[in-house]
Amino acid sequence: VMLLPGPTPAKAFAQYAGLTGTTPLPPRFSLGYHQCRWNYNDEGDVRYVHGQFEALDIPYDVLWLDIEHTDGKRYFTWDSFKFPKPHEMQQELAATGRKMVTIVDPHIKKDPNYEVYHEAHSKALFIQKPDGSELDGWCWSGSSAYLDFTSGHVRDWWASRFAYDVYEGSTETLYTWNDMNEPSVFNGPEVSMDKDAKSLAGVEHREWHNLYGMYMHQATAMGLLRRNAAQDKRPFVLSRSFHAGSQRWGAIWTGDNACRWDHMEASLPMLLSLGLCGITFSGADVGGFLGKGGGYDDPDAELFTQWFQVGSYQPFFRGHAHHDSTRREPWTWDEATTHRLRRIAMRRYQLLSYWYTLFFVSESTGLPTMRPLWVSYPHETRTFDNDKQFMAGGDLMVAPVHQKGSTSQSVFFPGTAPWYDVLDGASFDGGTEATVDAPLD
Ligand code: MIG
Repeated sequence: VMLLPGPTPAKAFAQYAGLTGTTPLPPRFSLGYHQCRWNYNDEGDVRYVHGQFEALDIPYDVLWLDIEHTDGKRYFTWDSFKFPKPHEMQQELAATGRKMVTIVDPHIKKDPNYEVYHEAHSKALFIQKPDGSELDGWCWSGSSAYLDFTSGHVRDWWASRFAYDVYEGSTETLYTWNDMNEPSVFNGPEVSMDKDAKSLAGVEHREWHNLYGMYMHQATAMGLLRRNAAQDKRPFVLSRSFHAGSQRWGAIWTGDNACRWDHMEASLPMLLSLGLCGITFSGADVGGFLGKGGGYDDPDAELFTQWFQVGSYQPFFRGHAHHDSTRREPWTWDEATTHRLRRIAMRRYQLLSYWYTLFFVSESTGLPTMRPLWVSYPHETRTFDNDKQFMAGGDLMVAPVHQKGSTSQSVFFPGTAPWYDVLDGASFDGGTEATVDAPLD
């Protein structure tokens, strides 16, 4: 047990950062808007989605490819029918400054003709059963083996797989998404690995379960760093699984939320809690991952707009959707909604330097970028249980709408100084609670 004596919130963050580290300044593009979906189907689809952002003048920085882009869920490969020219595709995006992210999961298909499996198997880099044989688990790729990321030797090998000539079809503008790294094993206990599975050092899974995702995240970030000889380009890696200290390796998202108002609302306490634990580069799927197919409705224009707004003031801002949900890129509703979403995205980009500065400060102080009100107002007891509002840094308070059909809402203004509405300059006295207009804009 470690005691962090504070006494101020800022000192407690610095003390915790001294133990677990901080997030290195992320590449600036990664603070922009990310457009994801399970899946963008093929190169034509990618070209269409990218072209729509351009034609409609909606700013975004990164287009994401989920598991279907691979050859049969063999990560580091491409489906040669749907994605025959990955280089050209990335170069096309790069020509207008855009990046791409592909997913790379930790389950490795047990296919002797799959080079990644073949090499890791012959080098004995996989987690073992108690009897020392290679563990077998069922995941997206069918019968699969799992690399032992707790081993530094395995992490080095994994990092080497991201070299441009090893990860074929990868370019300087390709970054990485690590999913299913709890690790997820469909036929295992609690959808994870047998507790007595062994690492190469002979340690049981029950001991390192919570570390597995962090070590994979680290190994991937090392790979993106080392692929350039000068090691002077910052990696960007998103991971689902994390542990204390994961903030050193990149971003985290909160996993499979659903398209529901209360899940949007829950993103506040979830992301605030992550930030308090040092993990400040975090976000929740904007729009709610599970829609149709997951047993939920797909987002209507109102919910999506509200979610896009709140997401645009959170550190990691990515729209994502389950494959059975209807399309929900910013132009898929009516024209008024498209205009509204464009304005919201543009506001994010107006504040991009502000976010970049917050991350710079966070790297050196451990202060989270997205903060509960009490970090700025530790003497105001009315802030202590307020997780309906939050601060982006120390100067911007965000008070999202949480209820369907709201046109006004109650906002608490902490402190003694007045507050000013960013949009119209209206002022509100500190220390008061007021009902403010909250139209969809
Ligand atoms: O079991 O890769 O949380 O974001 O789209 C689903 C497919 C596996 C879970 C991730 C989600 C991702 C999906 N993955």
